Formats: sequence, structure tokens, C-alpha cells
Amino acid sequence: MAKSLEEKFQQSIDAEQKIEPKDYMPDAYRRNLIRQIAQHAHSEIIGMLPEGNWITRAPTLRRKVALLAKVQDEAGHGLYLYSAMETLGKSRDESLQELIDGKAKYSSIFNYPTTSWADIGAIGWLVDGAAIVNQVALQRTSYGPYARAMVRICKEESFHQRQGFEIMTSLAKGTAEQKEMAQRALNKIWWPALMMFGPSDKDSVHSAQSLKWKIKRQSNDELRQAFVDITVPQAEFLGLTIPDKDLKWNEKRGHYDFGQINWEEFYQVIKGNGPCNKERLAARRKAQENGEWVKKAALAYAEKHKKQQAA
Ligand code: BYC
Repeated sequence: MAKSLEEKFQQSIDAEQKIEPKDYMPDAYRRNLIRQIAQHAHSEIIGMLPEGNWITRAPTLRRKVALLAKVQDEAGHGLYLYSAMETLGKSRDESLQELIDGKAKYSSIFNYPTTSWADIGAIGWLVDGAAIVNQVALQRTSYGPYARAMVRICKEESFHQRQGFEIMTSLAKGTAEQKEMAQRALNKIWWPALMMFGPSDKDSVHSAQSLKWKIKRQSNDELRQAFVDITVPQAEFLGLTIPDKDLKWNEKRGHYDFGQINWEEFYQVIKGNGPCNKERLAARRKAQENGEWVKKAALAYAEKHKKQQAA
């Protein structure tokens, strides 16, 4: 019997062949990818806000230059990701409108405030660290344009993680007051960083299908565990204490055991009730309004250029 298109599609996935924009794909595969890539792109550009908040207050010129470059990189990541999403037939304008209208999700982590310079260090170390663990796996995602965007993003995230770890090292090895700042930032960001990997596997809505289609290559809990295992020795190197009394090396499993995540907090944040959700969306709306004239001017210029070429 002839194989159906869906069977052939799954066969290509199982054979590790990349799916490209013009290839056949089931509608549900396309919709799931658009959802994940759009959320990912929104996270990159919303992620610019808590860090952008510290550009004017970075403690030295060197720190300011590095932070500026990092925030600019995040805009670039958004650009690669929106472009990958557009190859699936969804426009950037429509997707950005959904973000501004509060209909689209973005990573929970960016709904927490950055109230000290140490928070910028902890974000680079932990948030970019978590992003790398997740995104290294996504370099092997089944959709070609998404996988290729991930390769470059991972290279840049790796610089971001080091930038954060270097800030934390300076603070942790500095005065008692600086070390205290670093510890407070770790206390604040540790649990929200673990939440970045999404709900536990038993509660994850999309994982089973996404793993079958190789959109995701590892489950939320597997990636979270990998992050904990990598990060605990780094905290030890810094002489800082991870705020989890249940954190313990498990010889039998070959992994760290860790405590319960506050899932109630996670679901509140992704429902829009985190400490900064409203502020973040208001900032994006304002940026959209303030940038409108630039877009109009650029489009008018492109139109004029096209007419001149045609004449
Ligand atoms: N925050 O079925 P599940 C970065 C949602 S790094 C908000 O497991 P999935 C950056 C999920 O969307 C951060 N929402 O979903 C770093 C779903 O809702 P819908 C961005 C979350 O997709 C430094 C529902 O919960 N990285 O950008 O299989 C500086 C059920 O979850 C979260 C990525 O986006 C969360 N933490 O797995 C600047 C990586 N977790 O859609 C920027 C790509 C879950 O049904 N994405 N939800 O309404 C992924 O790998 C996956 O989408 C996730 C979630 C692992 C995040």
C-alpha cells in the first residue's frame, strides 16, 4: 500500500532529514513550530528590556560596552527567529501584534525585575546559561531554518554566559558587600531560571508530539537536570550557595537531586500576573508607537527606490 504523506514525513524525520520551507508538512507541525518559534523570538526582544535597564548604570565603560553588545545581540536573535517563523507563512507584523495584544507568550523569566547590577551578572550566568542548554539541543531541531538560526544564536549566547559569569566572579571575589549582592541575585534568579525549561514532563502539553517530530530533542525535565548539573559546580567555584536545601549529589543517579519548583508561581507568571508582565508589554507597545515613523519612512524610501529602478 502506498504510504501517506504524513507517513513519509515521519519517515524523513526519523531518518534525521531536515524539513525545509517548501517541503510537505502536516498543518499541526507547522502550527506547533510557529507557536514555539514566535514565543522564542518574543522572548529575545522582551529579554532586552530588563538588561537595557542597566546600560546607563553599568559600573565601567568596559561593562557598558559588553552589555550594549549583548542587548544588541538579543535583537539580532529576535530577527533570525522571526525570519525563520516567516518561512512557515506567518508574518512578523501579525506575530508582533499578538505579543503587544497580550495574546502571545514569551519566557517567564523576563517578568522579574532587575534591581541591582548583580542581577545583570546572574542573568548572564543563569538565564543565558539555561538558554544555551535548551538551544544547543535545538540546533538539531527538525525544521531547517530554525536549526540554522540556533547555530549562530548559541555562539553568541556562549559569550553572554561568560559575560555574566565574569561579573559574578568579580562580585563574589570582591568585598563582603559585593559578595552579598551576588548571593542575593543568585537567590532571586535561581528558581525562575529553573522554570525557563517549562512545566515538568508529566504536565507538558506539547512535549510528546514535539519530541516525536523532533522539534524538541530532549524533554523539559532532562534539560532542567542538565542545567542543574552544569551550574552547581560553577556556584561552588564562586563560593555562592544555591538557595535549595534539598540540592544534593545523587551517586546512584549520577545527577544532582533538587527541590520542588513553585509551579503555582510559574503558572501565575505565564498567565500575565508576574511582577513585570504589564510593564514589559507597555514598553513594547511604546516602542512600536515610537518606531512607527521610522518604519513608514523606510517603506516610503524603498517604494521610491523601486519606482526609480523601474523608470
Ligand atoms: N515561559 O507544553 P510545554 C531567551 C508555556 S531564552 C513562558 O512544555 P513547549 C533569552 C508553553 O509555551 C527563553 N511560557 O511547551 C535568553 C505552553 O503554552 P502554549 C526562550 C512557557 O513549547 C537570554 C505551555 O507553557 N527560549 O530567549 O513544548 C537573554 C505548556 O508548556 C514556559 C525558548 O523559547 C516559560 N518558561 O516547551 C535573552 C526556547 N515554559 O503555547 C533572551 C524554545 C512553557 O500552549 N522553546 N511555557 O500556550 C522551547 O524549547 C519550548 O517552547 C519550551 C516549552 C521548553 C520553553
